[in-house]
Amino acid sequence: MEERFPEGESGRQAAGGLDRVNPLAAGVLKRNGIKSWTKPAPTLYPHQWSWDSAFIALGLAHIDNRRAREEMESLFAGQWATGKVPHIVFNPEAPPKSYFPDAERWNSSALSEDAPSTSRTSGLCQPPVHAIAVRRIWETSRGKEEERVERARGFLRANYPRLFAWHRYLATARDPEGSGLVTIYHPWESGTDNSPRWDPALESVEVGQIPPYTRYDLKHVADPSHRPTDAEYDRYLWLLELLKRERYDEAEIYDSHPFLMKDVLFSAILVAANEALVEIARVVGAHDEDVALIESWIGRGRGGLEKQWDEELGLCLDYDLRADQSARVRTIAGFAPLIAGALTKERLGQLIETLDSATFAGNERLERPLPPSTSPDEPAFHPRSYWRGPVWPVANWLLWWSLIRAGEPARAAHIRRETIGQVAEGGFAEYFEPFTGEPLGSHEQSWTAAVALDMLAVESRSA
Ligand code: 2M8
Repeated sequence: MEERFPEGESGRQAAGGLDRVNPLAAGVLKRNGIKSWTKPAPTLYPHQWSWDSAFIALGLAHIDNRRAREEMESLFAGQWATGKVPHIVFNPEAPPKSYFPDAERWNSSALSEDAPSTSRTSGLCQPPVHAIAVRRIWETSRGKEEERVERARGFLRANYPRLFAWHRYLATARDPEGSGLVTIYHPWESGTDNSPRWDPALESVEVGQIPPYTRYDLKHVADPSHRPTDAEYDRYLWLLELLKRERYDEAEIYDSHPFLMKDVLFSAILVAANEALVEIARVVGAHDEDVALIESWIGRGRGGLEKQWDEELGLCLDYDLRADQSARVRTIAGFAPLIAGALTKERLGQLIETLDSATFAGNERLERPLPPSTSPDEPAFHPRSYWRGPVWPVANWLLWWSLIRAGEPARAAHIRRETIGQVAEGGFAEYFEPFTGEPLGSHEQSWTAAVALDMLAVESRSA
């Protein structure tokens, strides 16, 4: 019988010794797999999520290249005519009343001509990890038998135009100012949903009449304090109603929407993904003008992040376009420049200093020296509540991978060792209580398994 960790149960379920992590992680991805794609978690998230799928493909690339390719293909089948890759592609076979807001509430295909006609999707997007995953699929195929290399090359050829359209959408519709920073319309787009990064902007949103709704997410976790609060959900649902009123039209949203944030983490991931896209463009022999354009996005992105650097905090800050001010909150997103790469020695040193300080991974109350999603020094910090404090393996992956690219293999290896140690002890939880290491949220989270697979497979010197 396959070993597994029942979702929704609290307490520790050890994954066993380090050598057991790989097969157990593969087992999570297998059980969460549906046809050609993978649910982020068995019951809490029954649809296909955008950046989850990219991380999942990254992990799958090491154990089942075909599934990794299919994961990306099925997500891209939901791409909008604008190039937007939606944050959720709905699973028509998900049990009724299993996730809210559902396809009916988004109603995107009825409201927007840009939405795909063949699949039902949400109207938002999420950080663009996809090109990084596609490059991993290529990397894990290179040097193998000719047939496999050719298949991977064909996959790159078929997906390059989709990735290019996606990044162009982000560089244009989501950055009409040409700032290099991506504007998000909703905390869900950031992927760090209830992070205090969004508190000030959300507080100034006046909530109107929301059609009645029931939260099904609370059925699937051991304790509601792991999830965003009802007050936060009201704001999320109200913003959704406003986006629907504008029929998901970018220009109209830009005109009227009360929540317009320049998200530094999203923007930094786009920079890193653009670097991957340049490599993909070269493999498929794309036009030089394409490559030059992508390179200009990279330069602009790094420039935009540099402007948001806060010398005193040693972190990069999001920017509220409506309030015309930066959000001075210490969260994991502040390490964005590390993810974007090409840092000066000085900036890299400052970021590592902040990372190792008591504000983050050096806090002496931590069970393991891994950065909490929000600094324990923040008044809004909460050790059990989702993105307000818990440690997220997927965020650790971003830092690990970025530190390797920054030429800091020893620092990266440290994060890798602790992350693998945490899942070996606590299982493939969605997130962990930082002071006790208690697994929280879903206990069979696909992207946790996927990043463990990638960390185990990739040498710290060469990610
Ligand atoms: C969480 O977000 C969804 C909404 O998109 C939710 O809370 O219902 C976030 O952690 C997000 O980053 C992630 O992609 C999603 C699925 O794992 O769950």
